[in-house]
Amino acid sequence: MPPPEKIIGIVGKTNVGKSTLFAALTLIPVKIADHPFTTIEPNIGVAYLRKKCVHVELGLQSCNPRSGFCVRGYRFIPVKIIDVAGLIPGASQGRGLGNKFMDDLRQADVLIHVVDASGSTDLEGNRGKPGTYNPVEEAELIKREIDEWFKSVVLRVWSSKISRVLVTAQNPVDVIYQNLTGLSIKRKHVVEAIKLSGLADKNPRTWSQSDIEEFAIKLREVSKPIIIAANKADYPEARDNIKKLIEVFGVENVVPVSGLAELILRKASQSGVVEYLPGDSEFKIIQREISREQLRALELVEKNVLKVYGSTGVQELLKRAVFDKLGMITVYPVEDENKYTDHNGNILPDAYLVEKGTTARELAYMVHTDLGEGFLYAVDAKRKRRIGETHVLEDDDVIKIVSAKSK
Ligand SMILES: Nc1nc2c(ncn2[C@@H]2O[C@H](COP(=O)(O)OP(=O)(O)O)[C@@H](O)[C@H]2O)c(=O)[nH]1
Ligand SMILES: [Mg+2]
Repeated sequence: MPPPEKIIGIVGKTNVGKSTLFAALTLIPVKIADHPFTTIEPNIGVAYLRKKCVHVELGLQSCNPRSGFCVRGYRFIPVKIIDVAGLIPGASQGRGLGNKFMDDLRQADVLIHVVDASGSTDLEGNRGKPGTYNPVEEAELIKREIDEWFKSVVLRVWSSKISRVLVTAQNPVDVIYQNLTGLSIKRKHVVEAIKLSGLADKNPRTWSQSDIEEFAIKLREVSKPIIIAANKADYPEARDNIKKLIEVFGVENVVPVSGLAELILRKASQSGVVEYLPGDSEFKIIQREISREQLRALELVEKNVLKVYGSTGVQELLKRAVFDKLGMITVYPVEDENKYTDHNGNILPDAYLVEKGTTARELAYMVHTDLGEGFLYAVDAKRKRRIGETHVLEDDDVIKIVSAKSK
């Protein structure tokens, strides 16, 4: 089984630009034959995370990705993304789209919280002039809403189930974990949340309501970390707001973004008007015939976004979500450690996103159960050395598994 896929959820109130960002992320900007559809369901799709491909470091000319693609030495690795139904204040109490929202949200491993940094929409999503509304307030409110939802789920399950089972339980952590799997959390998240809420020395049987609530909040933080997309950064009014967002939430948690600019660039790239790769700091107009409106739109993207922020921010957002918040690394399993190929001669066919701390044997299981079961040793193909089953993999490792059972 390939590595368990991580899911990024796009959340935020109405009209902040979630669907535009989703459209931009799932639009393949380069023409590639076998990627006709990237939208699995209307609100579920595949985005591509850009990372320097290891083929460059290995001195190879190119590679043959089985999923995703590689352009100009950049590997674009697929990640699943959900455009979560719009969140409105009060949703955790079941107001509006509450339940559909919760259902989508549950599946996510990390959240991109889209905020209207231009301040042109109120909390209900009604539009006004840029600079009218306060994005910091919006960001705080939505975060609170998500925390409230987590709290209400945990409290509900606790009183209906967990508290009863805990009375006779050998291992409280397992009980808590098993009864909260609906939130799509891992056991380690429960352990971490208990530690972070300072409850490690207190038997869960004796937790007070506020202990449980504190635990729920920490559980949300570790199991569904949030990165803020300070969107509509193309409006000049957004600049001050972005500074404020950074002051309040920390520079590591806020990314200036223009989903609209990215959509414009990807569409123009797809139709052959410009040369642009997601994550680039510039684009080049390559088509001579171009309408005045299109030229104007592109000029605005350049002046108000690329020149100010260095990119549209969309790739930065994915990177922060996957590498920083989820702590993933990339590893490339191969069958031939000298040619870096699979048995068909495909160079570096797979780029797996795996959690930091993944061992050689765990990787073997991800490639194929047989490889895991019959694991003998692995070869670090870059350093040409043998590694054992407990060897912890590093980012951009290229690994061959040697197994007694062939797959
Ligand atoms: N200026 C600007 N407008 C945007 C941007 N992203 C979205 N919009 C506009 O904001 C409105 C709401 O966008 P939409 O994606 O439907 O928001 P959602 O309700 O959060 O899904 C639309 O008119 C978009 O064109 C952006 O980055 N910059
Ligand atoms: Mg939408």
